[in-house]
Amino acid sequence: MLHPSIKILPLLLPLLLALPAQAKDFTVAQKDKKFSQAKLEVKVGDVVNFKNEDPFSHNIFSLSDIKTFDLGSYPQGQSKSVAFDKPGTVEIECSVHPDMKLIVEVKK
Ligand SMILES: [Cu+2]
Repeated sequence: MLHPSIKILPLLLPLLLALPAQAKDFTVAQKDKKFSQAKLEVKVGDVVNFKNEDPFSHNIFSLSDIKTFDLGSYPQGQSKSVAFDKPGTVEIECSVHPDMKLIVEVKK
């Protein structure tokens, strides 16, 4: 006789398939006092890793309404991540290097 939980599986399958696609991970490096790209498009729920590849510290932050954060200062080789949970445009900067700019477009 089949285990009782196996009988439930066909009922659960349509529910599992209806779940939204899993969140993706992106990496944006900081190198030569620049973000590795000027613009990035992600979807709600996606995570962006900010990786410092410069031999000095950066302090990545955003004052944007839909995602306000401050990752603090961290050195070469370290990475910190931010999850984008609302749709909209997020402007990201570095408090150490005012010329550093990154736009993240968060799509629904
Ligand atoms: Cu910087």
